[in-house]
Amino acid sequence: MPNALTLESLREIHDSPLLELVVRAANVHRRFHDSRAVQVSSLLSIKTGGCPEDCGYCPQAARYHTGVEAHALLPTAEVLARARTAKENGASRFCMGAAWRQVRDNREFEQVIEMVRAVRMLGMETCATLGMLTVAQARRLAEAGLYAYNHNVDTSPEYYGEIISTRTIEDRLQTLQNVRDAGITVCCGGIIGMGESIDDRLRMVQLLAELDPPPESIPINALVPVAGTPLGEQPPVPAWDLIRMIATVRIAIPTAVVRLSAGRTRLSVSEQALCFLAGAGSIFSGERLLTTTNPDFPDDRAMFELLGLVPREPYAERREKNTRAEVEASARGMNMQG
Ligand code: SAM
Ligand code: DTB
Ligand code: SF4
Repeated sequence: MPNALTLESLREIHDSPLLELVVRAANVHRRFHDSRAVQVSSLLSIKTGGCPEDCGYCPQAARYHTGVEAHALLPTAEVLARARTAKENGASRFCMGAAWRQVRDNREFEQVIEMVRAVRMLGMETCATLGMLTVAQARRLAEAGLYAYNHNVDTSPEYYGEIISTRTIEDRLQTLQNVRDAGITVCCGGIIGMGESIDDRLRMVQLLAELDPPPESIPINALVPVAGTPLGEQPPVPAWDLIRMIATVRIAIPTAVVRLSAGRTRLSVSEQALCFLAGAGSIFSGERLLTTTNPDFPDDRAMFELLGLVPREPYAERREKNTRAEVEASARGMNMQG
């Protein structure tokens, strides 16, 4: 059943006193997740730059001059080597990103299928973000062992047109449906700091909560302003906004893993600690996101040690879901007996 959340109720949550909000989110987090475990995920740009879309935030759009060096699809062996290194560094999820508008049925897609198979054999959760997909393409990825597909709605339906004109939010929702229909878990979130209003942020949360079922994984990115893109001059989004957004998503969609994604280089360890307290259950670790810099593995290891966090096992989300179902079923059983 989709979550029916009014904009007013989300506003009330989002605007509540900061520490009250964090405590409330922390309580929800502890009920639904193992709060000591944070998933370390690793991102790799398998095909960089030259994208025909016009996403206003993106350094990989061909039309903006951002200095990102374009490269063709990486060889499978190189992708596999990177996945191995990530695993050795505690990552349990490996996400492959391609600067494509959509997947085409060609040799490159066959190569991506091969990459998914190879990474999956390492025992890691495989994730890909390749642009729009048909249901047939999604099924092929599912057969190869793809666990998650990342496809963000990025912002509210109302603000979407201000940021991207080469596709609509309906196109995005169609791909998300195709991913669902193929039985792949959905990773879908957005970006804050693009000049949107608080209501835009909350309408995005509302849209995510109303997906049936809601995404298993919700990345919250703070815009990384890149010179040469239309959003290159945006002022940095305050850490407090990010903490409020994570807490609000946590409360609105308790089952999802909320990912503290782009923008961590500007956050102190204390600010990140508040994000974890507010319900962030995952980070991207490693010196690069797709094209921009990110905290490297040793820094994050030190942070985990300091905060008493442990890296999350792969597929923990599936286990948590089963445990929740068992607890609920046994509670129902007890009610019936009593
Ligand atoms: N081309 C595919 C697509 O658009 O779905 C996959 C790659 S795309 C780079 C993945 C996501 O990265 C985008 O949806 C956006 O949310 C995020 N992203 C891209 N550039 C960003 C930036 N400068 N700051 C924050 N997030 C960004
Ligand atoms: C997501 O929501 N954030 C990640 C992942 N999904 C693919 C990407 C962030 C990219 C930040 C800009 C860059 O490094 O190019
Ligand atoms: Fe292309 Fe994805 Fe960047 Fe948009 S976000 S320009 S679709 S790579």
